[in-house]
Amino acid sequence: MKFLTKEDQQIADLIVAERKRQEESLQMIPSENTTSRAVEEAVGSSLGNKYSEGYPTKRFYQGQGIVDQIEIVTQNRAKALFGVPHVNVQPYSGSPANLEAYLAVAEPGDTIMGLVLSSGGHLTHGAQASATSRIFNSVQYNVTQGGFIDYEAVELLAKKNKPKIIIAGFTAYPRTIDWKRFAAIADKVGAYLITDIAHIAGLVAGGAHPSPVPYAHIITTTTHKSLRGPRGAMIMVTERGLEKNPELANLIDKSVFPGAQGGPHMNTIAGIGVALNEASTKHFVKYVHQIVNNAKALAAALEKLDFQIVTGGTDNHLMVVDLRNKELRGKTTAEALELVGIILNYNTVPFDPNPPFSPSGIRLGTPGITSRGMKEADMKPIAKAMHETVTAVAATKKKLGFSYEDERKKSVRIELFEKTPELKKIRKDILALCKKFPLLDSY
Ligand code: DSN
Repeated sequence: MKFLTKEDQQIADLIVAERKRQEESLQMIPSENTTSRAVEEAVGSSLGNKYSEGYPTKRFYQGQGIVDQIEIVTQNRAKALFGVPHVNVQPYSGSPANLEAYLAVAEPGDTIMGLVLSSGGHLTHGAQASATSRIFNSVQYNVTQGGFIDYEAVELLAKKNKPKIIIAGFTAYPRTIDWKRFAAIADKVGAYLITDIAHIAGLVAGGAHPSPVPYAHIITTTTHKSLRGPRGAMIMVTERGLEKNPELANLIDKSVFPGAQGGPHMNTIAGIGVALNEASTKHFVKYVHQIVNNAKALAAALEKLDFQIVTGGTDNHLMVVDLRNKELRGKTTAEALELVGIILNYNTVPFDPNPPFSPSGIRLGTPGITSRGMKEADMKPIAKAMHETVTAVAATKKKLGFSYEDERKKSVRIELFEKTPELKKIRKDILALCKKFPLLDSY
């Protein structure tokens, strides 16, 4: 950062402060990770200066010889890693990628079918607040009371509504997804199956979750979650997709550019290329299996401490915890945990009676802490710190006579934390853990 420090101390200091925050806390938001410094360097490179509308060898501006090579290398790495015949590496992020994928095969007004947001779906899977439900006719499936995808209900809903697109792949779903079952349902109604593997892309690449490639027509993913690349996205087309529609690759490319985007971010594409190279190593395969082992160990340790894990455990990198038995809201819990250095997010639980801004649960995952080198045994002190935090804050709440409803007030939450001295001690324990497992620079 020698140039930045010289030229703009203010921003430089903030970047240093953010790195320190990441060093000194546990990143347990399941969609976050820490990239290698190599990925950071590619993203921060002069490639960001280049405008490259179009695709390799078919651009609209001059000066493309080098960036063409970068995009082709990145495409080839993605195709080889996931085993697909076509990929578009230009989507700016996951939300535009999904919209671009839908618009490639559906017209405004057509029906799309995704999982309800509060049960683990994504905004762009047709949630009411998302443009995807304004552009398309969105019908939504749900999970069972136990939190598992209700495949029979998915099939009934599909038969009733004959969607053009069925979306499978989620942001807060802790279980293995039965791609084959989804494909069978999509086939019965003639729908495209779009799988959004943003959360589990790394797990799929490294063999820690079954791949949707034999079943999906189109696969969307971000690149910055378990795949551990820069913030970006990709849309892949499978052989099955090309069998359904031989024009599919072309339709996807046109939908990305010029359909929805302008110039691709070549610096990000280079960073994706670097990450894909890292993800094709044996080291990465070990890493993603460790993510899952850590998540299972953490869920088991939390369950022993009477935390209610939605679906009773996890098969992947994340878990959702229903905190209603702890008499503490998700938001209060997430904020208290931030004070001790455990960073996760408050989250709805399936059929949550509470609203999304103050829901009943939290969501947490292990990609970030596994990148620091943590193993199963290291999950116990994290579960213990979470237990101690929740117990101490709940006790203060009881002592002060605040209700579950009172917790929705920020002033109440602040008072709760100020009057819970135990948080300072727990903070020290987490800091010691962070020091033992520093953020790694390379892999
Ligand atoms: N915001 C992402 C997540 O946290 O899962 C999804 O887009």
